[in-house]
Amino acid sequence: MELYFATSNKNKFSEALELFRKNGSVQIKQLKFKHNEIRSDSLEEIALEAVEKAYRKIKKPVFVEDSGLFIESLNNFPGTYSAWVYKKIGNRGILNILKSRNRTAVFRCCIAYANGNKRKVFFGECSGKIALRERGKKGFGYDPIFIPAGKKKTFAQSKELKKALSHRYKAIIALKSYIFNKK
Ligand code: ITT
Repeated sequence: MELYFATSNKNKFSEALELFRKNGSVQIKQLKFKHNEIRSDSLEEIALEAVEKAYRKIKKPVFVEDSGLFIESLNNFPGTYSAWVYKKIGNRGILNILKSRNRTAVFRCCIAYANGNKRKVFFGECSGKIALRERGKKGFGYDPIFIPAGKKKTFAQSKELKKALSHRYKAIIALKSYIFNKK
């Protein structure tokens, strides 16, 4: 089975690919997909709208993923605006805004899948905190400033940590389980 991941983000794609590669019967392909995302505070709403467009385009099994970093003391900023905020102010900007505020944060991910008339959503999240400074060179985006709960390293310092705990891996595991178990 060919399953398309519609995304413009090569890092998201390679993380998904790595998880699916372990099972030979599903081939993951990237649909390079740039579109005008709707504005919403809901990852699910954004993902469902995007997968509709992607499915209309290729008419093959496809999923999209909307994700973001939600910082509690900033009223969940940058949340669904994470990609835009990262481009504008980056990790330094987030650290400057946070200053001495509480650093509790959560990474969230919503995958929307479409095939024929079927639509399904899958979620994943990872709680943690924002580091005092950027640490590590692996991963992408906010990985250098995110420390998963109970750990000392940021996601950018440990690929293993990210793989085991990230919001994306949890949502992809849920998607995989649906794909492999559906009749
Ligand atoms: P597509 O919409 O084309 O898939 P995108 O990068 O624009 O790509 P989003 O709109 O879902 O994706 O934005 C999510 C942003 O949140 C992303 O660009 C990163 O800045 C950040 N982000 C999401 N997951 C992350 C992760 O695992 N590690 C670090 N930052 C992450």
